[in-house]
Amino acid sequence: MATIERVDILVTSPGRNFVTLRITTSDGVTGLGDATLNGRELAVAAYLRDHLAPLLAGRDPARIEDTWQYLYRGAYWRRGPVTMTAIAAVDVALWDIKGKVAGLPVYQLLGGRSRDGVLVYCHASGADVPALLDDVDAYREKGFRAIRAQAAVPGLSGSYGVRKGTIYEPAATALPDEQGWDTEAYLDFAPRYLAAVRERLGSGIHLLHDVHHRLTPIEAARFGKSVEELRLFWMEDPTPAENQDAFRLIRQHTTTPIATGEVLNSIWDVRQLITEQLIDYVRTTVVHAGGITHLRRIFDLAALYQVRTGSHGATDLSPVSTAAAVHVDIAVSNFGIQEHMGHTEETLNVFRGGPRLENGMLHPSEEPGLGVEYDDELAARYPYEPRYLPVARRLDGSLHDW
Ligand code: EZ4
Ligand code: CO
Repeated sequence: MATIERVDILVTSPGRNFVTLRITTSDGVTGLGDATLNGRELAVAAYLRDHLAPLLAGRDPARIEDTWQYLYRGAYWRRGPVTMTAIAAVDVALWDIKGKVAGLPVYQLLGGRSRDGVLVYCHASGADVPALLDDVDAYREKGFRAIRAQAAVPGLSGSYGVRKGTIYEPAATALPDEQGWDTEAYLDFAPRYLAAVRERLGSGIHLLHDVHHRLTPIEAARFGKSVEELRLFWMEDPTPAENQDAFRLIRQHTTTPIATGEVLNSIWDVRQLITEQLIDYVRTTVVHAGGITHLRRIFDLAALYQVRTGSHGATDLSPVSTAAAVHVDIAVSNFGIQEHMGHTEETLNVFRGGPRLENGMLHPSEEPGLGVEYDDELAARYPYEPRYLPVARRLDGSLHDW
């Protein structure tokens, strides 16, 4: 029996920070898992190095489910983003190893293809409506079939989701950037620019929008109602989701589909949302919700309630996560859509391989395992840089959800 011989925790910052776990077996097979938790990266690195690495030494790498249970139940302390991201990194690395040992891409181990490709949505944004419409046109010309639209709310500093360079990067400063927020201004402006985008797109292209946890349930209900005619694919994170009950009120008022879950990390965090059919898409991910093993469990529960998948796929999820997500997405029957923000060239040179993007669809690598290689030498040239996500403040200076 092969055993886990070596565990490396790799931190690199090719344009942004990534934490990667690499497990090496006594047979010399390696597996990669993403462990990046944006703005709290080193907490996961320490959890892996100080608390999980000693437990992994000598274990059978083939026992994925048992290792998951051992790390989850064995912690005694349940759930939470740091724990679940660390467990995810181990889980995904073990699936990578299992694929390589079997000589099969990971999606084959998950039951094989349920579809030909994975529909993705991209991010269009603009400082004003004309700039947003130009960006929408540019993405449509690149072949994307689903587009998320965000514009800067006039008069507010630094709106969520508005790109400055080629790739949106909110964690760009050594200390948290302070951004302004005004709910009334947003509720007045967002439906109008989304209407302009829908008019530009016509039908046949999906339109999405991220509210980013900014509204109360009744405000979210008002927003959802006001955009019903625009046929959004979804409104994302209309209200913070710690309180799952809150979504019932939104549901009573609007038929605009709802997606949530990118910040949630276990099946318990989405259980009521799913079983009471309070959402249409669950956005949990391989990296923040316990790996392929746990995500599959969430997605299978969702399937029973006609909730489809719509995993988070921002730039702060490494290419290892993109690859793992696409292996899951292509296999599960209730796949909905996959977010795809892409990565910089610098990042893609450190993490080589992975899925292929063609006509708005991602296709998994046919290499055994996940199909991603990590370039240690290049990674070492990009040392960790402390960075935080922004915070949002209302006009009176009080703190709001960013
Ligand atoms: O703000 O991943 O839908 N995508 C998002 C992202 C998140 C970042 C936070 O790290 O909401 O842009
Ligand atoms: Co989001």
